[in-house]
Order: sequence, then structure tokens, then C-alpha cells
Amino acid sequence: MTLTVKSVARVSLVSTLVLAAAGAALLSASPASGAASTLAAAAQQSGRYFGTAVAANKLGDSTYTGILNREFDMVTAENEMKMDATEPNQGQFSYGNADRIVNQARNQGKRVRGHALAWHSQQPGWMQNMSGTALRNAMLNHVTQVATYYRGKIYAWDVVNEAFADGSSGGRRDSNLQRTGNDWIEAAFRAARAADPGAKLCYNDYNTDNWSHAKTQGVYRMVQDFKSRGVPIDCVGFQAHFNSGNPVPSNYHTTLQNFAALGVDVQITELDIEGSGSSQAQQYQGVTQACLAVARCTGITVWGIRDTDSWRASGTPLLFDGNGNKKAAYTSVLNVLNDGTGGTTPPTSTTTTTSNPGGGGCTATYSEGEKWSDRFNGQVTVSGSDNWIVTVTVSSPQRIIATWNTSASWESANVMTARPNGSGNSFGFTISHGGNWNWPSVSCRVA
Ligand code: 9MR
Repeated sequence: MTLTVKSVARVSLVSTLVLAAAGAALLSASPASGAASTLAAAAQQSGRYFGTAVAANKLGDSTYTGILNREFDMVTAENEMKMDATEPNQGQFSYGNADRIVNQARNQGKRVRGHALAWHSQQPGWMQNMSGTALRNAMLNHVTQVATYYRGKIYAWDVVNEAFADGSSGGRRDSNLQRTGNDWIEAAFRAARAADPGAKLCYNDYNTDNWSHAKTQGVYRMVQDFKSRGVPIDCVGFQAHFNSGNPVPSNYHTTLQNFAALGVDVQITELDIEGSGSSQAQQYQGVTQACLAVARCTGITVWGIRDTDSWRASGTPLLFDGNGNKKAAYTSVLNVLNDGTGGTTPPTSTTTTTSNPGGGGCTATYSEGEKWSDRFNGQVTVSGSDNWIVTVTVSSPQRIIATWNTSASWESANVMTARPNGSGNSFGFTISHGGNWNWPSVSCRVA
């Protein structure tokens, strides 16, 4: 048996515990000198973007445009590029408000996400009443016309938005578009590729954040199928509208990672998190860390600038308050983008990876996931065998409080035995840390 003990650099480990204890004073502290002082500049350090939704009717508000121009390098039209806005009458296209947003962004050196070419919602009245071949052709014509009009100006299109059902079915949402045939989504992607071949083409949806939810799995299977059949899809957008009833899931990083492993980029496209203060800041921190932890997570867009600009303003879900002041959540995001730590001093951690290469062995490798004030996530990836038994040992007062993608049993309160459960050779868990941030030790043997 070989035993490797690795000292781990201060990569992205975060002590939100310190953050929670220090509260607002720490959260509103300035970034360290030398660090980038805007969201866009901070995101660019790792080759990512930081975007926002923009409303055309606010471009005359100097506080709004001041923050927009300073902080963001990607823009999504909040409503102005939707089907009802761009084709109010069949065959008559209207780009005035969309152009105002696109031109303002491009004049400021920002890129644009196109939202959205095909969607069951916000259809113009004429389309709502259509069905069958006529609707399919009208939808494809819309995709072709709009993507052609903006050809070369759009970084990524949300080609199809929100086509999966909520709940436990994991299937498609019923809609007039869905009733034209299950292949309507791939038809839309092919039309978009033909019209704007340089743009990334995304599928975008909400409630796809928790890896174990049926809707997430349904979208995953579609993307897997598209990739296997050569349907042109480049990215998956995770809207990420969170609130107390729909909190940031502890397996968020796993979701992003698993989609990315299909060979697509992943993007957080409409982020907002209802709440306030350090609790909201910590959730923003976790989402930002999850993106940074996935190489193909290319950027984050928040769904508006000030709380008062939000589609759910009463939940104060954004990074700036109604007066345009930076909130605690802003500072935690900026600090994570700058140094991965949320502005706190990361503790030193070590991990042990054991393998037994003798008798047809296996190797278990631990990697970090998200961190919160009271808990953190870890992931173990096994190589060398599909028939493994991995022992995960945590140190007091740590406790493993959740697992996924494995069948777990317990040798003692500190020692978990994990076996495959048909989900592949990677599994995850949440550790309640009680202030002890050390990584667990993991070892692998073949069953
Ligand atoms: O923020 C948008 C709001 O102004 C509109 O009234 C609403 C209409 O459907 O759409 C909102 O944006 C949605 C986005 O286009 C798709 N994902 C959910 C967003 C929030 O509802």
C-alpha cells in the first residue's frame, strides 16, 4: 500500500466561519491591495466574465449605467430580445430596444448573451395561438431571423429556454412548442448554428441546480444525447434564482462539474439570491466558488444591478442596494473572484490519498467543493476499479451529514464506508466541520 500525503496550497479553501463571526465589518472591507476592484476585472483574472441583465428603459439612469459600465463585462437583455419583443407581428421584426442594449454594451467593450430565441413564455400573441407545422416553421424562422440579425455580435445564445418540467418527471414541459414534436429543441439549435455559426449555443433553465433533482437529470440526459448525436450545443445555462425555499444546493459544484464533463461550457446566467447580510453574502460566495472550481464554468451573470431593479425586488436579491451601494454580497463575490477565499484567511489543509496498486487496486482522490460557515463539501473520484470500497475518515468534531452518488454505511461516527450505487466512480459528501477545516483522509480497496 502506498500512502501519499499532500500539502495543499491555499487554493480555494474558505473560512466562512471567520466571515460569519466578523460579520458586516469584514464583509464591507476593501479588497486587498493589488486585487482587482471591479467584478469584471476580478473575473477576468481567471478568464471568466461577470455579467448582468440590463433593461433598456433604465439606460438613461446615470447611477444604473455608472455601475453597469464600471462593474460588468457581459450583458443580457432582460426582456428586449425575447420573442414578443423582437417579432411582435409575424414576419415583422423589431429590434429598437434590443439594439439600444447591444450597442451600449459593445460601445463599452462588453459582450452580450442573447436571451432567448425560443421559449414557451413571452411569445407574441400571434404565436401563442399557433400549433403544428405552422408553429414549428414560425419558431425556426424566428430563430433564424434574430440570430442572423445579430450574427457576430453575440457571445452565447440561449437558444431554448425552460423547456423541462418542474417536479419529479424529469421530462419536457408541455407547451405549444413541445407539441410540435420532441425534436423542436434540436431543430432550434441547428437553425441557430446555421444563422450565427460563431456564437456559443446554450440551453438555459431554472431549478437545475441540485444534481439529484429529476429536472436536472432530465436536462443532463438531453445534453448527453445531443452531444452523442452531434446536435450543435456548446453550453448550458443555470439560471440560479435562489431563495429560502430553493437554497443553493450543497451539491451545486457537482452539478456544474458533471455537465461540464459532457463537453459543454456551463454558465450561471440569471443569478439572484433573496436575503440580506452575511447569510446572503455566504450563499453568493458559495455560488461563485462553485463556478471557479469548474474549469468550463466560463462566467456568472446576475439578474439585475440594484435590488430595486430586480424582478423580485422585495427579496433584495442582488449585489447593490436601491441606492447603488455595494452590499456585503458584492464584497464576498469580489473577494472570491480575486483570491478564491471570500476575503478570509484560508486554513491550511492536508489530504491523504491511499491506493493499493498491488492486487488490482484502486486509487481514491479527494477534491474540495463549496464551503459554508458550518460545513463544506468534498468529492472523491476513484480510478483503477469500478468495484471499489472507499473509506472516508473525518476528524473530530467533524461529521458527514450528507452523501450523494454512493451507497454509504458507517463503521463509526468518524468513518464512512462508500460503495458504488450505479452513479459512476465519483461521489460527494457534506461535512459539518465544527471549526475543523482539515480534509478527510480517504483510502480505497477493491471489493
Ligand atoms: O426579469 C424578467 C421580468 O422582467 C419579466 O417580467 C419576466 C417575464 O417572464 O421575465 C423575467 O426574466 C426571466 C428570464 O427571462 C427567464 N428566467 C426567469 C427570469 C425571471 O422570471
